[in-house]
Amino acid sequence: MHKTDLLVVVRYPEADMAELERHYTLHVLSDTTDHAALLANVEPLIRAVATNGEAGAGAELIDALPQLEIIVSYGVGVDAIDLAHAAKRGIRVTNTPDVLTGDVADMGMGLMLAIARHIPGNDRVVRDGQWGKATLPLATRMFGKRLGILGLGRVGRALARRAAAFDMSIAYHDRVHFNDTGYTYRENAVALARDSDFLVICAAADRESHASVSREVLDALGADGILVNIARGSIVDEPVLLDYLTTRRIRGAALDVFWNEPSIDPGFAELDNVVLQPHRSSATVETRAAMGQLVRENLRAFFEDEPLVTEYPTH
Ligand code: 8YV
Repeated sequence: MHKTDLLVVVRYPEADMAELERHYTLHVLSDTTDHAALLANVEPLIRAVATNGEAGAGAELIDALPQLEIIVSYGVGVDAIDLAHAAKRGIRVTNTPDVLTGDVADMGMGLMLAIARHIPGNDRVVRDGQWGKATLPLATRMFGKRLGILGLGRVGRALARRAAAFDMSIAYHDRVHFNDTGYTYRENAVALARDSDFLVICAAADRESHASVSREVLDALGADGILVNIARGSIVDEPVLLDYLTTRRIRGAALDVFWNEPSIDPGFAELDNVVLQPHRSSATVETRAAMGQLVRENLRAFFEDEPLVTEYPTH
């Protein structure tokens, strides 16, 4: 039986690759360094590209595939997909919202606790045999503190629900002022940061949000404030953040996302007031299985001319 050709930008977990292989002839871009040769070879055959949140699909990839009709992403963030370019060509885009919301919010809570209560640092004290020898600084309380949520989408709301169980007061800033929440609205990120002990970034990344967590926002967060980022590195002015952490103009940061992943600024590893994660917020067995399944369902729907499960509006 003839199998449809599919371009996979970055390898998925083995189980997902095996499932895809049952239905498609896979051409995996990340398996070769000679992308141009692979693309030139498969270009007449490729109507669908399967990618992920980090790799996305840029203008160059889109241009290399004249038959392309759909970009299916394994991830909710579509910032690495050139949406305008896709729209110009009438290329459809799907992502994997909802299925990862709970895990990303859990990571937000975990990072808030980890940084406030020095969990990774204390772990190191025990491992290094320093328990009883080193004088350990006291941590910061989390329950009852003021949480500021930047971006009250699915993840922001899931974080707010969890934080309510920690007796935190909850405020948010978003482009939309929602009337369906009991949370306090702040008109911009500076005003939100000023009223926050923990500022957690849950927003979508786009041109408007780029580096919007700026010097002014960090000044407003202040020397006792903690920044957590479970969204995208691009939302933070990273050189300024590094400077503010180094000079202790904010208390600390817990970051799952960075500029230039995975080759992040080595300055972060020098600091003792950070908790660093390699972009793992959605990386649980359960969620990744659901993301893989959604990718396959969207592909199947596309090739069988059915409505897509999670179409992302490109215009
Ligand atoms: C994933 C993500 O790490 O959903 C997103 O936007 O960034 C993450 O869930 C990624 O898409 C998997 O590669």
